[in-house]
Amino acid sequence: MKFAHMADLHLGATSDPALRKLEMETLERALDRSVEEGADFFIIAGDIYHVNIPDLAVVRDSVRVFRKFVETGRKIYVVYGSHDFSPNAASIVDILDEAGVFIRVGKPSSVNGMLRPGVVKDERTGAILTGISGRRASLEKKAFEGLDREYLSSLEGFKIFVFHTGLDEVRKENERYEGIASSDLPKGFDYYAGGHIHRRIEFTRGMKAFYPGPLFTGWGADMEATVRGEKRGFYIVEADGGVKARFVELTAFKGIYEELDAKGLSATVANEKLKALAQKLDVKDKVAVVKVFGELASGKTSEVDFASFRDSLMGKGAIYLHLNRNQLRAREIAAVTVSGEETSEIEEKVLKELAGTVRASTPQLSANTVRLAKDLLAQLRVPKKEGETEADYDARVSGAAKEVLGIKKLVEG
Ligand SMILES: [Mn+2]
Repeated sequence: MKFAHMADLHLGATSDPALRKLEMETLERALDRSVEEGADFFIIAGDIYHVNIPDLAVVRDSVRVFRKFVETGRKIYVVYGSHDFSPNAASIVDILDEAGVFIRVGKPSSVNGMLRPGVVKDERTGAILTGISGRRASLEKKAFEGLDREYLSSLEGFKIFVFHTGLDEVRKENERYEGIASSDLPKGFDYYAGGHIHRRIEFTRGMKAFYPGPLFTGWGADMEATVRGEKRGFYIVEADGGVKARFVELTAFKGIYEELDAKGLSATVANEKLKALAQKLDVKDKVAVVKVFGELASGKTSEVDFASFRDSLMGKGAIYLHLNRNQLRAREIAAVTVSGEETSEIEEKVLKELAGTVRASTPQLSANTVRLAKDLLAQLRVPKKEGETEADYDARVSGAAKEVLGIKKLVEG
């Protein structure tokens, strides 16, 4: 028996047409390759799509690729990832499960107050599959606590556990996720097909728990790692007495990585440096990742002409430019002059100007700076209600602010 294991596809994460095309081609290559390698079935350990209801063009194109595989008589087994899951809406994964494109394993049921994840037997090979889906903010940790382990250990055959949760033991210093210990995984499975951590991990202490990492790219950080040489692909796992997993490389694009330290430069000099950089770089048919950081000595971050930089790289045949300028700052927050018809328009313009001057510590914050600031402002200007005590008012405003920032659970435990 042979099977393929991938995770963290994040289909539709990019809206760039060239990258979307490349993303779909990579997916197709992966599925074709797994058939060539003799895989009997395919596992996707969550984060199949980047959002729970993705762009329908992405769904259409990917379903065409998935169906081609399924029509060979092979199955695709999945769990939700944290990105596929929605607490209050159906996910596209549910629809594709209903349509027979995917088979979602580990659908939860409760027996005597314990969680029994649904078990599926692969008809082609007799392999037994079950697992636990990922959820937002790693709420699936609770599922591991209430898991009916006795039931799972009573299952017989070649057993695979599919999950979308990080292991605490493999966390690197800069990685932040709510993980579980490997001892939290149910015992006695032949293979643990992991997802969620965006790099390749082979955990072999007393078990085989593997993470293939993203096939294509979910975040800018993935793209940066790829162009800096990290190999992307998936596992072909062979069960022949023992269990052997082999990583199949399928790196989707060539790339280059460059940095520009703008510390102490004026915006004008920074522009000259960018111009020179654009002239120097060989970007033809490559994805370029360029990080510009540091504190400008003078001028605003908005005076750095990234648009021309992008144009010249694209003009030289680059597939795509990913600009990382989260850590580019201006020395002073200069007075910003903007005009507009309405208060909200003026606010938005001011916030946009200032967005480049703040350093955000997480991708969620840096991607949505303006929206978060606007929402926060809207909450903070809510006046005290008639008869409301100071304490109640405080609690209401700080509660609303935590909600906006998405840190309610984090702060209140
Ligand atoms: Mn992911």
